[in-house]
Amino acid sequence: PIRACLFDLDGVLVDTAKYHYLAWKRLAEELGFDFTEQDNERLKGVSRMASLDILLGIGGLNLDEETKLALAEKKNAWYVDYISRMDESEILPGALAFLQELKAEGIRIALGSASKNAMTILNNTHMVPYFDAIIDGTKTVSAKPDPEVFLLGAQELKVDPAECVVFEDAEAGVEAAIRAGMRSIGVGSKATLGRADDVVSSLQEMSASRLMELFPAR
Ligand code: B16
Ligand code: MG
Repeated sequence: PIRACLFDLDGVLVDTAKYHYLAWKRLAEELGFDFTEQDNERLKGVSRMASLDILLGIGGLNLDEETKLALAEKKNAWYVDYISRMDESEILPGALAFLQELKAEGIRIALGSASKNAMTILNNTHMVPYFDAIIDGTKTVSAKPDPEVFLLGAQELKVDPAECVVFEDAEAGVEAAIRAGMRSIGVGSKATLGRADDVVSSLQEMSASRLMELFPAR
């Protein structure tokens, strides 16, 4: 039976991708090149430093480690400023209702995010009380598609990975779930998330009953 649900943050529970985009775009412009919304798709679910490497690749820049750390810090300061103004209105449709339903059904809930800023976002949107475990970029060593973030979540919940379902909007996140030995539901398009057990376009399509139908207890 399914005993726990693990949620990615950015792109599943909140749309912070737009703030990441604004901050990366501002950095690219300062460095003298353009960064499009389509370019930004490549950064979803990817860690901060790996995102910077992709961005610099687009600009054709090759910089030393020290300069890169300073640029990543600069981008993050802008991003932190944007998310400091977030509130509950930025929780994605269907997310709260689904979390509430899971809680009522006694299903354990964890966060599994790559972001080092996850706590700020959860605090500002008042979502902290829904989580039995919170694993974010401050607690992990390896980035998705490494399964670490989800395995730590299952461990903290004391639930077997086979009894966990991961909700993810990024291909690397679905891959991480598979490597963790967990079931997964993609939130987004079938084209990129086809490896998940099922794909929904938003959590509005999810319910505890759909979860039980998808993964019936044997
Ligand atoms: P930060 P998720 C990820 O969050 C974002 O999708 C990705 O775009 C971002 O670069 C990464 O977090 C690191 O975020 O710079 O705040 O530490 O989708 O895993 O919740
Ligand atoms: Mg995501």
